[in-house]
Amino acid sequence: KGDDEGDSSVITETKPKTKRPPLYKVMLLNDDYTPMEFVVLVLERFFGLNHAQAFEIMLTVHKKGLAVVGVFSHEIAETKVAQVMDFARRHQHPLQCTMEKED
Ligand code: TYC
Repeated sequence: KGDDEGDSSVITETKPKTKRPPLYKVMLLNDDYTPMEFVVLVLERFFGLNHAQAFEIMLTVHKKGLAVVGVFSHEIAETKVAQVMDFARRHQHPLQCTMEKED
């Protein structure tokens, strides 16, 4: 009997799959108008960074155009983006914050 007759020759291995939720990078984008101190305040207030860390990341965004400021679950990332966008809008600054799925 050939291998194609009957399922006794078909072995299906199942790898135990542990589901990890995808993570999302939250990024700040540079612009020409938002004051540096405001960006530092945003990073301290919404991302729990100390002043030195916040200043460093602000400078990275200023020089490189954007930077990842944190990695979170989808729900937390959405909340961070909404908080930053709302805070910037209320202060009439054009600061942009976005999220992107991590590879
Ligand atoms: N480029 C801004 C300035 O010179 C500062 C800035 C930094 C703006 C980071 C946005 O995400 C930003 N005032």
